[in-house]
Amino acid sequence: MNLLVTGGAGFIGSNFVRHILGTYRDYKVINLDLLTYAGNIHNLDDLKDNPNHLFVKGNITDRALVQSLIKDHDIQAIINFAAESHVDRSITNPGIFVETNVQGTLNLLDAARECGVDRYLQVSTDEVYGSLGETGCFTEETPLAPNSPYSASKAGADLLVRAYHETYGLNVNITRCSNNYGPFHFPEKLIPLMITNGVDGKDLPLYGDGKNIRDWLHVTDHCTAIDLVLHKGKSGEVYNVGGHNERTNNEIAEIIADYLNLPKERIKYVQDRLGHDLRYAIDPTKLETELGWRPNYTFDTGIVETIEWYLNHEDWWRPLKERAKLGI
Ligand code: NAD
Ligand code: TDX
Repeated sequence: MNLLVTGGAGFIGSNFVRHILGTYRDYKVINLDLLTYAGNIHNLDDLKDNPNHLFVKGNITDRALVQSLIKDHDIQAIINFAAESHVDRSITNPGIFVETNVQGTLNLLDAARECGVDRYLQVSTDEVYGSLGETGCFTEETPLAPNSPYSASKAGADLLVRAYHETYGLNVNITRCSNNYGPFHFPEKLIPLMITNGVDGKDLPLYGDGKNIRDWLHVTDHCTAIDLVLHKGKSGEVYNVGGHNERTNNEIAEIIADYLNLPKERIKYVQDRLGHDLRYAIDPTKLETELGWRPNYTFDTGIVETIEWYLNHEDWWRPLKERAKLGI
C-alpha cells in the first residue's frame, strides 16, 4: 500500500511511520508534516535512507499540495496525525487549533473524496468525550462533550469525518486513544517535562492538587492499534484505544522523582489549568473483541524504558526545551 501519513514528524506519527516501514517491507509512506515547533525532522533520522519513506514539508490545509501528493504517489490510504496537540497552548491561542485540526481535516477529507482514496483514518483522542467522575469509562457511544479548545477542535474534526462517511460514503475510521507516552514525546507534555526538569535540577510542576487522572498507553501500542484499524476496521466505525492504566498526576510525578532519586520537595503544586478535565478512562472492549488488539507494554516496564530513553537522548530533547521556552 502507498500511505499518506500526515504529522509524521511528531511524537506519535514518527513512531507510526517507523512501525509501518518496519512491519510492511513493500509499503510506501509519504510523510507530510509542516515541522511546526512540535515537529522534528530528527525524529526520523533512522529512516532518512529508507527508499520507502518520502518526507514532504507542507501544510495539510494546502489543497493543491495534498491533491498532487495523492495523485503523484497513487495514495490508497490517508492517516491523519497532524494537529496542534497541546491543551495549554489551545487555552492561550485557540485559533490555530481550529485552522489545523478542523480546516486541515476538512481539506484532507475533500482531497480523499475528490481523488478517490480508498481509506481515511482520523487519529483522534479520548478528550473529545470530556471529563469523567470517579467511576465509569468512555465507550464509543459516550456523547462528545469537549471542554478545551483543543478537544473541541478534535471533536469538530471527528464530526466532519463522520459526515463524509454518511454523506459521501467515504471509507473512514476514527481512533480515540488515551494519553500516550514513550520516545520522542515533546518535552512540554507531563511525562517528558518531569523527566527533563528532573535531570536539569528544576521543579516538577503539578497543576492544582495533582489528583487529575489520565489513562496512559505506550506509543507503540497505540501504533499497533492504528495498524489494525487501518487494515481491518469496519467502514464508518470509531474505535477507542487504551490499556486500562489510570494514574493520578501525583503518582506519575512520584514514579519519576523516585527513579531519578529526587527529593519529594522538588514536586511543586502550581496554578491549575483552566477547565482542567478531572479524569479520562478508556473502555477498549470493541477494539479487543472485534479486532483482537492487545497492548504489549505494562506501565511499569514502559515508564522505566521511557525515563531511560530520555536519560540517553539529552541531545534530542535539550534543543526542544529551548524551543518550547521561547514559545516557537
Ligand atoms: P505532536 O504535537 O507531537 O505532533 C503533531 C505533528 O503535526 C507535528 O510534527 C507538527 O509539525 C505536525 N503539524 C502541525 N500542524 C500541521 C499542519 N498544519 N500541517 C502539517 N503538519 C502539521 O502530536 P502527537 O502527540 O504526536 O499527536 C498526534 C495526533 O494524535 C494528534 O492528532 C493528537 O490529537 C492525537 N492524539 C495524541 C495523544 C497524545 O497523548 N499525545 C493521544 C491521543 C490522540
Ligand atoms: O506541567 C504540567 N503539569 C501538570 O500537572 C503539565 C504540562 C501537565 N499537567 C497535567 C495536566 C493533565 O492532567 O498532567 C496531565 C497530562 O497533561 P498533558 O501532558 O498536557 O496531556 P493532556 O492534557 O492529558 O493531553 C494529552 O493527551 C491527550 C495530549 O497532549 C493530547 O494531544 C491528547 O489528545
